Amino acid sequence: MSNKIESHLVEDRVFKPTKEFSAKARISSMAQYKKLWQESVDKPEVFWAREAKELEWRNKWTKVLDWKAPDAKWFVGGKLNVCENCVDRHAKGSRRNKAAIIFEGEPGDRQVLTYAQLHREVCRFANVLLAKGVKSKDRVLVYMPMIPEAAIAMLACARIGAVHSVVFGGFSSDSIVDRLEDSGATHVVTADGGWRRGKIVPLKDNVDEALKKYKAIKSVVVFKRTGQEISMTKGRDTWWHEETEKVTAKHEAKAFDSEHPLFILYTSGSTGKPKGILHTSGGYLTGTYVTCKYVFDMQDDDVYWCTADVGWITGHSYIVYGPLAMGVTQVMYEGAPNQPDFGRFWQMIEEYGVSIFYTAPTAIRAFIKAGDHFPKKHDLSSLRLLGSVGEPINPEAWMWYHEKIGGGRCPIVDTWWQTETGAIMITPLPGCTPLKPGTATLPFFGVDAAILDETGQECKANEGGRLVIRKPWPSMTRSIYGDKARYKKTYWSDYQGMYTAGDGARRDKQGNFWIVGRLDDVLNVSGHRLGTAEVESALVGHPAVAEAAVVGRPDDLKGQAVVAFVTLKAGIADSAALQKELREHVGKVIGAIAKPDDLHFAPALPKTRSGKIMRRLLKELVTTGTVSGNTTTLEDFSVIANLQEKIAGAK
Ligand code: 6R9
Repeated sequence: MSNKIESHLVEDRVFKPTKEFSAKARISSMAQYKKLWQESVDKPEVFWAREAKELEWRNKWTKVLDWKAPDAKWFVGGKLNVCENCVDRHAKGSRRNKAAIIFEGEPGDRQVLTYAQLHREVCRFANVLLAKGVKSKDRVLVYMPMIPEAAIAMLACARIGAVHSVVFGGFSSDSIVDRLEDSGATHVVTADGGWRRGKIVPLKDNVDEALKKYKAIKSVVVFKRTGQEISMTKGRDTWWHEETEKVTAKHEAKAFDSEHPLFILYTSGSTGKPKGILHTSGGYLTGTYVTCKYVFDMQDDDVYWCTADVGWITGHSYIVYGPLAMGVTQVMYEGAPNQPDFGRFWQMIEEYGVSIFYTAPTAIRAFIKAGDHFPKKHDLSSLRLLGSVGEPINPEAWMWYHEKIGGGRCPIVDTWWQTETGAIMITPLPGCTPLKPGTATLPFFGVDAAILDETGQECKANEGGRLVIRKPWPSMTRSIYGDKARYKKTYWSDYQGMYTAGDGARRDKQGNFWIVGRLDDVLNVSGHRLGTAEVESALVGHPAVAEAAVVGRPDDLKGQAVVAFVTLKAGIADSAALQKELREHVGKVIGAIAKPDDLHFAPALPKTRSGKIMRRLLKELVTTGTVSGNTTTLEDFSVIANLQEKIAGAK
């Protein structure tokens, strides 16, 4: 029997960039893309050296790449300061008084930081860290709300060669303890609290709780954001505003080696201990800079907005390092997309004249569920480019994003990448790539992506297999922090010398990459291996459905039966008739094999805190009736409790 993942979804709609868009874009034809891509994989040294030269290096490298799988060194012997590239370079030049960050807090407070102001704030905070005794390579845990000071803290660490480890503000004190222990951090930067849906997230209380268990912290610097009473431990905790008063806004940045560690970021691995993904300086900065330049095609007059949190890799690469290295103006927002209602983002786009907007499918599906009247109320004509990241975007969600937000005129860059890859890997280039709803299209420059079967053979068109990257790239992770063996085993052991991403994918006849789901989630129905994405996309293609998750449960006859969880759009009632209709709909779109055996209506689906559907929990739920595994990365436990009741009731 074949081990290949089958594919049944056909997508024929093609959207080409408009002439006006292409005319202004850096890459404006497929011929230009192909030529440059070929050079970038045939002669990576030439391609990457040319790009990296646009950054500021104190010492030039002697060799572009030193590669002995899985160990890569990029820009060997080169020295730079990452923070200087993101801040000083613009603050001393013509972008001095250009807005770097336009911030809006959830309660509506606003602040604009120019590049010169950002420079002063970062220098001050670097001096604070030095005064606290932070040294090069020390680990600093950053646990902050989505406010400019989060970026300032990260940049200040980079400036003095310290390694930041940002923990998303929605994580609990137990998660902080795990990350403190694994990274061996000695200092913490946090805030009293942050605003989320009108409530205070008690960040400092969570830190206090964590520090009862982890004793190696020498200092905690606390930014005052929400102003409620908190406890300050004498000799350990100090206020950001008091400490920054004691130091000057002058700091000379030193140069660090290209391979100097920049940060550790923990991935919400579905099982086992979280993995501390380590990124280094020169290659990472080059990767994030170059993707901002070509994928978002950032121009000097753009207003860019990425709605991720700095606690995720998307926030690291596409709020902090890439956009600032480009010197663009960006919008930053603290709170929830539905505060006070689902019009918040559209109101902000109108108000600030956002031209490039980057968000996630989970948010898009929430907007679809809430209704079109929210975006309709606002003038979104400043937008010229849209982006998506985090999960496969269902073709109907893509169409909604294209029409209702992009007004039918904005290209959508569906960007596939991972915490481990550091920067975007598979993506359209907005000025040239023909777009099809649901595919991340083609590999970015320098990315040698392929889909292989179990034996290491490349799969034929439309045959699903494992997504691999066959050559090193500058922004790749260098290791799992402190665990080289796990790094090798997790990413480099399936095929000799190649990186395995853990995703299933197929290429269509034009060579476009379609992510069919995580390999761990593939269903096996009567010997047919089905990715989750296609069945879910078929369900989302029905006009009543906003979101869907599909998992397998053991079945004596078929091996696995298909179980679907479906969230309906606002105002649509569930019924046995609709249940039947949705099953038939999947049968029609994909084939009888994929028809859900069970279909549950769910008010919400279990998600990670970064908004990815957690199929592992649903699978456990339909197999055993309960959930026992690690649920700490789950966003809202009541979602699972609710489904558990439903499933028990259905038996
Ligand atoms: C950037 C980020 C990585 C996993 C990845 C894949 C999924 C991300 C995607 C996508 C389809 C896209 N993923 N982008 N799947 N199309 N455009 O999300 O990093 O949190 O490490 O997650 O997310 O499954 O392997 P990370």
